[in-house]
Amino acid sequence: MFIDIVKISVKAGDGGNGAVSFRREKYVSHGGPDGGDGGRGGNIVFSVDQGSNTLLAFRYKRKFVAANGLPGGGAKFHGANGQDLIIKVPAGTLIKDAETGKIIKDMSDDQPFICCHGGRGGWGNRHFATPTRQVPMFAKQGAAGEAKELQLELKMLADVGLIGFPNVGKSSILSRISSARPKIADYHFTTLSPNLGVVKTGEESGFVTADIPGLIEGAADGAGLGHAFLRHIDRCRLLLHVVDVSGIEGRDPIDDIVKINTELKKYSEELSSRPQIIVANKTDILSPDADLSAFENFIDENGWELIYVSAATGDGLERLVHLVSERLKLLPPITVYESEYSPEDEYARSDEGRITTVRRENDTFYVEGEWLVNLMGQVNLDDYESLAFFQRVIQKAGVIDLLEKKGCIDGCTVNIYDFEFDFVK
Ligand SMILES: Nc1nc2c(ncn2[C@@H]2O[C@H](COP(=O)(O)OP(=O)(O)OP(=O)(O)O)[C@@H](O)[C@H]2O)c(=O)[nH]1
Ligand SMILES: [Mg+2]
Repeated sequence: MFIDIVKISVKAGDGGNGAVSFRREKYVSHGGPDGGDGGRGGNIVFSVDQGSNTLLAFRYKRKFVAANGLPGGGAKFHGANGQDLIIKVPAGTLIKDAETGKIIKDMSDDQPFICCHGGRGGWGNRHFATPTRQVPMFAKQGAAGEAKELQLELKMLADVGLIGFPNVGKSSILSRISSARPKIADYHFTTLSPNLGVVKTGEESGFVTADIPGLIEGAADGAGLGHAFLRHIDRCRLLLHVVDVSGIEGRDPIDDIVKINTELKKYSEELSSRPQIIVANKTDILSPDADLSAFENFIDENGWELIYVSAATGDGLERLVHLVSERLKLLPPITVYESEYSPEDEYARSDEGRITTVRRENDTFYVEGEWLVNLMGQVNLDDYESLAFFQRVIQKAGVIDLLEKKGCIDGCTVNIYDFEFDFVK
């Protein structure tokens, strides 16, 4: 079974709690506070598994939870950080927010991606000793790890896509020009899931070709295997539109091309305008007196390139590979989808029930709100990028405006859950 869309839920680990503890040593009475900090929760990290091209592994496992950080201990003992949980996905997997459908990340390169950050560990009581508070009986709780509902969607990474009716010889062509060995047989819908093959054109050069199940008229409405497999040629730079010109199945290649292009259009206008080369296959069994002039005129009128091949004898395939690699040189690279998801927006979205309050005590403004507790648990204010993220979020969420409205001016102190800074407009 081929699986290319799954829903999963992921949660990063919670931070461990800080400890309340006091130094105990022989001959030392009233030792100071020495409660250690809790460890950070593990992150949820996605990484590409080059060997796989299905999401089947997610069929039976849908919940992924990274390890929590351990609590701090006495004698300044720092709790261990939770281990990151690494989730392997095939190259070309889109990670989407299940609720909004927004793309969070396109896993098209080798870089691992941190999808959910673990919660920060809480501080132990040793941080809270002050000259006037020498016996702090409290420590901080660890912050909750981020959680998300995700949809994983595989869109294979291929330069070239083979399209056409069933049985026209798409898989035969792929098996001839690449090292892929897809199933080939003389019946319709032999290919039930996409196949990828690398076509070598030199020592270091080549292109990736995808063979997908055949399309038929009405595929957009679910006929045959439907058109969902077109997703795997969405990124392709060039389409090879294969037709059987032998007439062995009594079909008309002009009619076939029109029908397939209509189905493509129904799936995506954009995909239907992708460059196509028409590959006229099965020339080995073409009758010597066949008249292909109408067919050739039709191709001409549409401005497509035409190439005659035989996957059975190999005739024309070398020319085809050469032509494709020449055309690819002129075409834009494989589509990589931009992220449509901004964590700032997620934090800053104005949900109902999201309340931010500002309380003034002399020249200090205390900002409070449930969502800010989560935010403060996730950001690391010693880290420049994290701090910049924090600033963007509070700006977008309207906290700065709210502070101004409450009379906060340059030089006043702002306190957000113990993080203090000077207000600067
Ligand atoms: N004589 C001849 N037969 C061919 C040629 N190419 C493919 N065939 C035969 O046509 C039949 C279908 O070939 P496939 O490669 O499985 O066709 P397909 O387009 O992948 O078909 P589906 O996977 O069902 O969509 C097989 O029996 C092949 O041996 C060719 O150039 N000449
Ligand atoms: Mg096939």
